[in-house]
Amino acid sequence: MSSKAAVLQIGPYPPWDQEPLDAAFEVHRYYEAEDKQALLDRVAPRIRAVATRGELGADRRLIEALPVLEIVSVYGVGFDAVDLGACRERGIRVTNTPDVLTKDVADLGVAMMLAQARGVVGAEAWVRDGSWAGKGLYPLKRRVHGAKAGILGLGRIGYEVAKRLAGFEMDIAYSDVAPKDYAGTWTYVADPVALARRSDVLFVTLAASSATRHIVGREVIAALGPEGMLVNISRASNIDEDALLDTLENGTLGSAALDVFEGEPRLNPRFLALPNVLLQPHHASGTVETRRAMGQLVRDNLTAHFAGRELPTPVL
Ligand code: 8YV
Repeated sequence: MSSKAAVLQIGPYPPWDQEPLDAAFEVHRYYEAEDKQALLDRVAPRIRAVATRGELGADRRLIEALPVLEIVSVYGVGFDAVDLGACRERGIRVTNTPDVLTKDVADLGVAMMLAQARGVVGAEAWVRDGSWAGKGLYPLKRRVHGAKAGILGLGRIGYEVAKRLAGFEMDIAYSDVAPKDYAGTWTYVADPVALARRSDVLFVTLAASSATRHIVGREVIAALGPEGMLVNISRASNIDEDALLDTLENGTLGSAALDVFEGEPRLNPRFLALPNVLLQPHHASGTVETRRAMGQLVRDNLTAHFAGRELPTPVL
């Protein structure tokens, strides 16, 4: 048997992360196993670490199936899919990959807003399918610069989004549990409904937890209104997806730009029929540079743990 620590890998990583992980640890690929229970029956008694992805996490059932588990290392900043209660009970450490992805996530959020407001995707199709030559000018869209932006959650990502929006001379307000001293001249609006009411574009940049589940519900969406746009680069659970679909369908919400979905990657087919939504495949952190840094942090946390050193980016 290998002297390397045994790691259960829950989802795939790019080759540049996979190779060093395989070299340093005895890696068992859970996501590749056709019979997951058979894999667990064989390796669970010696699995000391779980390496997972933000959206996959590690649930209580998995954690309880691993009797000598010491650490869960998440490739992602969001750790909402890890059962922290189950980890706490057993003193299992949890790590994530904050900071390295913040600016990429903000960049994509702003790109989504611009693309949706100016109809970039439809305009490209207009050129490619001959509509420009055949039908004439593309329908006019709405201005972004100078519009009112609401940031729901002024954490690391929300702050970077707001900084970028300031470059578009947008009027910026935010909600959070308390005003932030780094918010400068941006307006604090405690109530998300009031924030939505004053916003043309509402960005959801909250770390997801049971406390934020469906924080964007029917009331917030109604306050954003038929001219409003909702941009979600956080987690689907922050939004009541049924309410979102209903209001996009009946026009009481203007539009949405979404990088995350309930049950992703198999999203609700109602989304696919909507003309007023921009759909992205949960790739806000998906640049080579950031994903390399995330993979390095996953390994650095595991290596530090097994060497008895302080964890670089602990959650628990
Ligand atoms: C990743 C994410 O797409 O950081 C997060 O929480 O959701 C994203 O960065 C995901 O974790 C990669 O699996």
